[in-house]
Amino acid sequence: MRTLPTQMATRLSVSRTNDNESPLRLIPHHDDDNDDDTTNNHSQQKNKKKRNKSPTITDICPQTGVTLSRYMMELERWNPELSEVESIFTSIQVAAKAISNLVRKSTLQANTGYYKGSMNIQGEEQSKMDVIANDVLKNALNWAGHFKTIASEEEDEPISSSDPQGIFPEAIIDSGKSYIAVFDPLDGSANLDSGIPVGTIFGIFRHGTECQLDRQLCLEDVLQPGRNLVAAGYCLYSSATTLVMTLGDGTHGFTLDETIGEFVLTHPSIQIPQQGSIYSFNEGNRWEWDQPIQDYIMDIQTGMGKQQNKYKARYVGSMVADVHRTLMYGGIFGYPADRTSLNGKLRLLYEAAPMAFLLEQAGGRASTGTRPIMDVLPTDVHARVPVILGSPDDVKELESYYEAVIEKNNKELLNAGQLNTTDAKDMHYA
Ligand code: FDP
Repeated sequence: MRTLPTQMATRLSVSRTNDNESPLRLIPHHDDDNDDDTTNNHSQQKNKKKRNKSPTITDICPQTGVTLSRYMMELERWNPELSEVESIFTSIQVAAKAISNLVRKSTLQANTGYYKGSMNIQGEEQSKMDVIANDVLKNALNWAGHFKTIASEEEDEPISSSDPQGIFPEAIIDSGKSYIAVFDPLDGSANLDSGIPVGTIFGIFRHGTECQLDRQLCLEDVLQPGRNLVAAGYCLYSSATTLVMTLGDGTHGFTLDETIGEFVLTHPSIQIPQQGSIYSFNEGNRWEWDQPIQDYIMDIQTGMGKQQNKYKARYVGSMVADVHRTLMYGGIFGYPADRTSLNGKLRLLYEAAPMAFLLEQAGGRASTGTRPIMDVLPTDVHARVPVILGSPDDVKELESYYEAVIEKNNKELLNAGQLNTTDAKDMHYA
């Protein structure tokens, strides 16, 4: 037995006091810990989000460390209601390993480029690897057996398990299936053929009880705000393959140890720096951005922001890579609204919301510029949303630029009698 390396040891508490005691320490209970969790009603989920009990792990094998499988098993032991989530993560990590392997070999196996004439519903060309990664994830999730519905960037519509034409054959329909998976199987795929890092983003929701009765309701059930997420994560395929996940009790990072074929806990309880000095935006869109974004970026470039230091620019163009760096080093990432794309580019359900959940759980902030991304209700499976996320002080500073403009506009409209106070509070920047 050995103790964790210092970085980990400071973050994972050990509280075994005698041999009869569990090696796991429970985090303090929240008032709602004893709430009846049998209902799936969305409004109830929103108001009474239950926090999981974190495992604190002491006995660590020096050769393998804490694997993701072990972490999930320990978690389940203390949160028996998470047994299905544990097996969902087993299938996700299998898919992540397979996609990691396929990404590395895509050139050798001639899986580069696009399928001729193959477009997704958003009119974007599908690369071969987009389609392959989508199939790998669908198969893995099918095998987990807990999903009634999935929604993917590469599928036109959500797919239900009760649809014989869908991915899940009729034979495995199971009324116990109560989860929804949303994912972008290969984010940043436009970068793939040049060897630039790409990733997979996923989110897990619960179905509402109404869905048991009607297949159509199951499909509509996909349209939930990020606040309802049960779990979220991403896998970054880069110099290392890194899986970062949250179940609503901190954000934890696992690195694939290829020698043993396991994800190993390397970044427990990630905390994003309170403030950073890196900004990550596609500046090619600069002159189309909302004025508050233009002003903010100009200020942090010239040292006129709150910190009075000049920020560095870093932009990979793969959301997973840009968000991962932001999580590690702090700073701000954004794909904001602009004059031509009023909701920006990134998709709410399977890109922005899972990332927002991960960021918030790491002490960060995720905003549209005017409101938390986690509160935005998707109007459509592929709906887009402006995304600003990162260190809390940086994101708050950017939001203050929007607030100043909205306040000024609202004052003018209120004075002219064209706005009432309630509308003014909710008004979107325009
Ligand atoms: P991609 O189109 O390559 O899948 O998800 C969309 C996305 O990549 C993000 O990963 C990335 O942050 C963004 O688009 C990059 O868009 P721009 O090329 O417009 O900067």
